[in-house]
Amino acid sequence: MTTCKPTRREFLFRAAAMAAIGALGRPVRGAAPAGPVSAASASAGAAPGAESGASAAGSASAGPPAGRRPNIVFILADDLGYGDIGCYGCRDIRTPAIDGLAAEGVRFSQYYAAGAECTPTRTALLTGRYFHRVGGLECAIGTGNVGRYDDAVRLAAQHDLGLPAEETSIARLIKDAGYRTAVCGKWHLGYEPKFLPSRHGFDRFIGILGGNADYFHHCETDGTKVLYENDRPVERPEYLTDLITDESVAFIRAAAGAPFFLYVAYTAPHSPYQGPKDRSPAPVPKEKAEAGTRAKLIEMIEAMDAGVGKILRALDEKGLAAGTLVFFVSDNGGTGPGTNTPLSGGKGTTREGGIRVPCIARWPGVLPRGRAVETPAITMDLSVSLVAAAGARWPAGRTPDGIDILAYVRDGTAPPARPLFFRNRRGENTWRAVRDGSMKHLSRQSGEKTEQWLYDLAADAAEKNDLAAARPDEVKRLKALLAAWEKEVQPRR
Ligand SMILES: [Ca+2]
Repeated sequence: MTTCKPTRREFLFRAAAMAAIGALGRPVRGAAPAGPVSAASASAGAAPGAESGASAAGSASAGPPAGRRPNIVFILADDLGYGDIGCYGCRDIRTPAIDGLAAEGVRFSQYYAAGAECTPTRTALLTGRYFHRVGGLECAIGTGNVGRYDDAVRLAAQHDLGLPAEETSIARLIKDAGYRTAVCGKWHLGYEPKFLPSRHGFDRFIGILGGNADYFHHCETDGTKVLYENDRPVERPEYLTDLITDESVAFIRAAAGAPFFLYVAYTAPHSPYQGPKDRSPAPVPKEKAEAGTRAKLIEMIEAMDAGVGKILRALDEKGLAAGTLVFFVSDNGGTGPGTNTPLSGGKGTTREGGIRVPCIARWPGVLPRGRAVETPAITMDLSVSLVAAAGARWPAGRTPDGIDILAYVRDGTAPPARPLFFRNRRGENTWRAVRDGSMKHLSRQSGEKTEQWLYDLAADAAEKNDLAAARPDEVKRLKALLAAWEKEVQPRR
C-alpha cells in the first residue's frame, strides 16, 4: 500500500479555499443541508462500542459493532436511471428484489453519482476522492482503451490511461483490515495489466475490462475479447448478467472465516441492449450497439433484479444476511431507452438526470428499515462508510472527500453542511455543477461557448425554472465555490 501525503499545493490550496469561502460572507461550514435525514429510530442505531472508522472527513462513524464486522456486498448497476426501478416510481419494470432491499433498509432520494459516466464514478468509489484528482479519468475510457479528452488522449498514448496502483483503493484498505475481496463484473479502470483489480487489493476478479461488451460473446465492438478471470482472458458462455450473478453467489457460498467485501459491478442496463434470450451466432455489430428499445431495457433490468434476488438468497442460505451490509447503487443516470423521471437530462450531463441516481443500503440492526433519506450524498460518502464499516483506516495524509453517511442515517442526524461539486469532460465539452444547500448552478462549456443555469432543487428538482438571470449574486457565489474547488482538485498527472 502506498501512502500519499498531501502535496504542498494541496495544503496551500485548502487553506486558500477556506479563506475564500469565508471572504464570501459565509461561515466556513460548507452548505446548509438540503433535506433532513429521516428520523432513524433509536433502536435501529445502537452499534454500541463501535470502533472508529478513522474517517478523516466526518466525525460520525457507522463503524462495526464491537467484534462484529459486517460482510459487504456492493452492487453497482450501469447506466440505471433514477426512474427505472419500482421503489423509485417506475411502473413498467418489475424489480421486486431491489424494492425488497429498500423495504428492509434505506433509500436515498438525493444521492449523486460523482461522475456522469462510468469510469469517473468508479474512480471516486474506489479512491473515496473526487476523481479529478487522479488525472485523465474525467470521462469514460473509450472502447479499445481510447482517451476522449486532452489529458486522457495524452495518457493513453503513454499507456497510462487507468487508475494507478499508487492511488489508495478502498479494496486495498478493506483487504488490509482482514477482509477477502472480490469484484465480479465491469472494471473500466484501465485495460493495461498494471491497472487490473489485482493491483488494487482485489483477491479475485471475473468480469470485463472495459465499459461494455456483447452480453454473450463478451467482446467489444471491434471484436476484442475482454472477459478476464484475475489477470487472464477467459472464455465463458453465459449471458453476462447471469455470469456476474453466478460468480457473486459462488463467492458468497465459498465464504468462510474472514469477512468479505464483494463488489458486484453489473453491466446492465448499459448497451448493447441484449436480453437474456438474445443469443446470436455473432456479436452485435458496431452500428447497432447503441440501438435499444424500452422492451429490451426492461428485460435487462429485470434480469439484473433476478440476479440481485439470487445474491440476497445466497446470503440468507448462509445465515449471513443479518451480518451483511448491502448497497445497491447506479454509476450514472440513464440514457437511450432509460428514464430519469422526474429529473431532466441524462448520462454524460450534470443535470440531475445525469448524476442523481438510485442508492439503497441495508444493514440489519444498524440502519433503519424502510426509510427514505432526503439528505444529499455522493459516491465518496459510500467509500468512507464502507471503510468505516470494515474497521479499516485511511492512510495518513490521504483524506477522503466523503463523509460516513451511514453513521448519520443510523443516528438520524444531519451531516455537516457542505457543497457538492461535479465536472465531466468529453472532447471539447465540459459539464460542471455545484450544489450548495438546495441551490445548484450548472454549466456546459463547448469550445468557446458556455451556457449556464441556476435552479432551486427544493422547489424544482426537474430543473425547469432557470433562476440565473433573476439571481446573479447567487450565480456569482456558486461559481466562486466551484472555481475554488477546481483549483483544489487539479490532477496529479
Ligand atoms: Ca455507466
